[in-house]
Amino acid sequence: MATKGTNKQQYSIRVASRLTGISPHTLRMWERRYGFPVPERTPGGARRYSVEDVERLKLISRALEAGYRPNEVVAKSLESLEEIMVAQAEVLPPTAPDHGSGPSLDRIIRLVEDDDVEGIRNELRAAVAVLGPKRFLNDFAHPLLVKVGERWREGHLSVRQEHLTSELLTTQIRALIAGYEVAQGAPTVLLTTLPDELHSLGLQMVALHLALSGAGVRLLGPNAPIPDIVSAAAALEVDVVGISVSVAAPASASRGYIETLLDELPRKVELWVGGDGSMDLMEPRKGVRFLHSFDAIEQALAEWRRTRG
Ligand code: B12
Repeated sequence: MATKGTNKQQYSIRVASRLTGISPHTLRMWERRYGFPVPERTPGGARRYSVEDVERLKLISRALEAGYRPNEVVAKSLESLEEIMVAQAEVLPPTAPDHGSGPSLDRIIRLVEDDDVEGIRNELRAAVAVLGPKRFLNDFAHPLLVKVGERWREGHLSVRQEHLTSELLTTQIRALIAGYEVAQGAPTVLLTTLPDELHSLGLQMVALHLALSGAGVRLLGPNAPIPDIVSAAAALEVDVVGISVSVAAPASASRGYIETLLDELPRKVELWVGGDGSMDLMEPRKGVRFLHSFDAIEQALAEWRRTRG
């Protein structure tokens, strides 16, 4: 826990890990290998990290997401890390006069229209580096997909351009997910979509959000038959099944599938349902939780930890 002393605030290794997204194991390993962070110790020997340590660790975490290796950044000072992140932001392709610097939806859409794969990749990486993973999801990836959907419907983007964007985004999100470790007392969540539902990007985004919050994630991919979701939940010993429903899915079919899942999933497994298409689903009955914002996911996780973790 953070302890408010008279002169400075300090954090336990668990809290420092949660605030920075870097696992306790990694923090201890860096201390041995790179000489940072070296926290103060309580009389009992427990590590106590300072606010400055945590700020520096947050920047290191962002630099790693941007593709740097630990040996290139862990031992760097706060100032050098800030310089690195500013330089990273400047790697962005030239900015059009009508836009400020930093990640730009208009620019990435133009890159998609130009089939510029490297450009799209760089823009995505730069957006992660500048915004950090959470804001990348909320403020960049989600609006980007909505925009791609609009441009596609209006005939400005072809199906292959939409597919390419989806794949590049999936690769970027997966690379980020791989960097997080499961926190103690957090649930393991199986993520999938219902039969005939091919929209899987919502799943990837929720997976990253859950991983950032320390939850374990098992991605089953889209379009899963109901009996397989049930058997996967048991075989993978998950605590929660998370289903993503897009606006393209027919509500009546989704309702039926959710009813069946509720009947057949093991009692101790919770069912969470999200995605734009789940807004229209009436709560079929007790036992299913509809989550329509990242705050709602946070609340559900906190509740799970409190009651079951
Ligand atoms: C990419 C895409 C595709 C790709 C999907 C590729 C992939 N790997 O995912 C492909 C090409 C497969 C596709 C196919 C189709 N698509 Co499409 N697609 C899109 C597009 C552009 C993006 C979808 C997306 O990922 N959205 C963003 C996600 C991240 O948002 P989200 O699902 O709401 O998720 C967020 C939250 O809700 C939450 N969340 C999501 N799931 C969960 C789950 C849990 C447990 C929790 C807690 C939270 C949570 O977290 C997410 C992050 O914020 C949208 C445009 C749009 N506006 O969304 C069209 C769109 C959804 N598609 C559309 C259509 C029509 C189709 C097709 C019917 C087209 C066709 N004629 O074949 C098919 C249907 C295929 C099928 N059977 O499912 C329409 C739907 C319109 C409607 N009202 O019905 C849209 C809106 C495009 C448009 N503007 O017309 N599509």
